[in-house]
Amino acid sequence: MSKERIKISEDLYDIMPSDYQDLVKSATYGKEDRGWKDIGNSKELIEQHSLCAGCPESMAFRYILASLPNPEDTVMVGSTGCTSLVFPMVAVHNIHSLFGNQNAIASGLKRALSVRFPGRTKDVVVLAGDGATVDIGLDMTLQAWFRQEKFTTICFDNELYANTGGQESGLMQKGFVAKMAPVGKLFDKVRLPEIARESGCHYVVQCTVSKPSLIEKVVRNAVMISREIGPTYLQLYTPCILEIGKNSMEGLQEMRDSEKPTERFAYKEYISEPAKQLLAEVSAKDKEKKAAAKQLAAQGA
Ligand SMILES: Cc1ncc(C[n+]2csc(CCOP(=O)(O)OP(=O)(O)O)c2C)c(N)n1
Ligand code: SF4
Ligand SMILES: [Mg+2]
Repeated sequence: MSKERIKISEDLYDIMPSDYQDLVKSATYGKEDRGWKDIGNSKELIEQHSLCAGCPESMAFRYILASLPNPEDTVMVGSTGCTSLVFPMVAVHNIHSLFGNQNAIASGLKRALSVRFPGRTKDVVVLAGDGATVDIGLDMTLQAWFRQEKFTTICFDNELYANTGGQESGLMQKGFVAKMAPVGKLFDKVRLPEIARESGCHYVVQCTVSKPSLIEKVVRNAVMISREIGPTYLQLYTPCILEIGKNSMEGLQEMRDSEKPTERFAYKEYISEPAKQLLAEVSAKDKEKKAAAKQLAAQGA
């Protein structure tokens, strides 16, 4: 997919729905410095969603889609759960996999894309809930990391199975009582970021989605590193406001409270040595480009 392919024929322009005209006019496909600041102007990626009003998963979706470095050449792999409700409304190629199979599907897909499109960059990004990632899909998740598959795994951690009414997940906090888990969780939250690091991920971040600029940075880093070096993992706290008894306006505060340095979603990051080197090179190139653009602008003035 590229912006070129959604150009409207001039003869038909007037009869195309205004939404479609708008989509084409403000598309960010192909724009190098696209990012979260385009949200609001561009509705190419997601305009509506069917999640609960104020669900932080919807914020997370918008930030991620706006931050993909190459959305026209990205395929996202989803899994059953609240996360999957948004995919039908997303203008990025996506595949719905059987619950838990997402990292196995993504492994095959990434390999097939590199054979089908040699010499062209195709990014694969898995996006699944904590139940899909750490419980039913853990085997497939770990095996993809062991094999050093070159794609990014993003987990929307809402600490339970939200879509089926609130069952216990491995990422649920110890002692938490959910609607369908009345006894309370008996063991600690699984330390998946640490497991990801030990399993071969080159870039691992745990954070909330309270800051769009941070999500932009970590998504870009994760995709670039997985493209060039190996697997990357992002664990994003997207609280299920319905299950924790918050209203639509309270999701953001819940995330801010949970990301304080002593809390369970304090920012955590791991970068392997080769990944550090790659990020340094990317940053040096960016600086060079900016300096050249500045010089050009000064000459023109
Ligand atoms: C193979 C299979 N097993 C179980 C289910 C039932 N199921 C659907 S959604 C879901 C829970 C999803 O939880 P999570 O991955 O945490 O996503 P969330 O809804 O919390 O975003 C389950 C168990 C299913 N659809 N398919
Ligand atoms: S049930 Fe929870 S996770 Fe699912 S859409 Fe509603 S608030 Fe979001
Ligand atoms: Mg969940």
